[in-house]
Amino acid sequence: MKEAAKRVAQRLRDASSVMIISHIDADGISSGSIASYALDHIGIENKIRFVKKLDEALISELEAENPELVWFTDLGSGYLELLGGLDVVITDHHVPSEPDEAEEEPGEEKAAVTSARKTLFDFSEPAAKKEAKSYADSDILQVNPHLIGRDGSTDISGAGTAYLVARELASELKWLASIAIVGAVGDLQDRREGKLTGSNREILEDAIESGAMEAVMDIGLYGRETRPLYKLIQYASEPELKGLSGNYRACMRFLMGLDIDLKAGERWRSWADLTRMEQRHLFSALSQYVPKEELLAEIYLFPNEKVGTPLHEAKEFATLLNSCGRYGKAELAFEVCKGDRGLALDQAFNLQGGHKKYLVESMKVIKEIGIETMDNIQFVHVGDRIMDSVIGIVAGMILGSGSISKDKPLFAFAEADDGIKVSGRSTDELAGRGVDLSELMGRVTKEIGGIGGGHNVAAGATIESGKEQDFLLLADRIVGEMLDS
Ligand SMILES: [Mn+2]
Repeated sequence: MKEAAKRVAQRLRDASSVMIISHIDADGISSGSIASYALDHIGIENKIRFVKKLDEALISELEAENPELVWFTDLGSGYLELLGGLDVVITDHHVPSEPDEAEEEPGEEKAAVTSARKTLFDFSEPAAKKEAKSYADSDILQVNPHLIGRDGSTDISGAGTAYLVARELASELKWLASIAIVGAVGDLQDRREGKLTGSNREILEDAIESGAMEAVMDIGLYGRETRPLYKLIQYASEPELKGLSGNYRACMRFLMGLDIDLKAGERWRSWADLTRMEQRHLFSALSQYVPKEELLAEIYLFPNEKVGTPLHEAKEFATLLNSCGRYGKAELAFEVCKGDRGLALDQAFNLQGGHKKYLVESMKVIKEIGIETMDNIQFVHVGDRIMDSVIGIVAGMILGSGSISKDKPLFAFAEADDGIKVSGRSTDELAGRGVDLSELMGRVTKEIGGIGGGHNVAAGATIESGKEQDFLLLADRIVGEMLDS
């Protein structure tokens, strides 16, 4: 990837202005910030635009604007066939599309692509001929782990690939590696091993060397900086603490028995607020519920940021970015990544505060509507009462809250701009028994239309409005099959 990064860097240096296009999630925001910071640093004018997804409408808009050079970060590789009319470089970790595949397999969704390519290769017209050449040369420069046979879900994130280029643009920008780590944990790349591996490891070394980041083995539960202790335990899902997770009373009883002050004045204390002694005491008490090895994870800290704030730890940092992105304020998070600790940070915190309230309200909405149960799944349809960008989190919270059964995966429907968003949430236990929601989303959308994908315990899809019933019947049957096999 280093060679590819060098070529992309050279192409960028030759440009006088660059349009950066990135995704609105934590990895996308980190990617875009790294790209923009590096270009600023070497004096290349740049603009950034955050998008929910890359599609033909966006490409046509870009073609109309006709920017000198477009830098796609954390997206782009899957849509090479759409980009023929633009001058682009790509740093991405999603599976790249292969120009020749579509013709062999003209599936429904690929038909449009195939016919577009036929036009491109129609040599009878001189204009088309010119286009065909640039496409056939496949001039698109990409940094992408898949191109060297690595796994884009663990080896490196979009932000990591952007960082490889930033480092080539200016070797003194090693601290940007710490932002790339935020992107990587935002995309859960450390989940499988409890730490970052592969190319992410090299990026981590740069981050540590720059002094912007520390890696420590510590409690792996999410929320060590800002969550009150009882919530740290109550919401623990990786690993789950049997008997405590999802049970507020049990958590309080457990903590009361430990002789640790749970509050400092009016404020609830978090893990980061505890003394080393208190942390050790709580850790060993928790290890009665789950093996120590599972409770420990590698944690990535920003030693120069204030302890007890989301900026001090990479996962909470990523959550802050995600909250901004979800409410259409990716630009705020972008400024925070680039170093703003004033107005943008204040606004981002406010937004996150609002986000938390919104989640609490959304939980109430779901309780009001009620969860319905089928043979193998449970579901809820919230209509337009909860934003589609948040429905997945809410579904996960409901399933983890202990207020509903965890024996069946939960599907939540919400109205979206482009149809109905379905978020599926499941548990590691169900995954162990063969339930894979990512595969399920793929199979169902193949049958009833729409697009879907994700992970085994958390996946999503967008389907046509009115197809909810079809979705449920199929999903119920597929989960049944998965459990039986
Ligand atoms: Mn990503």
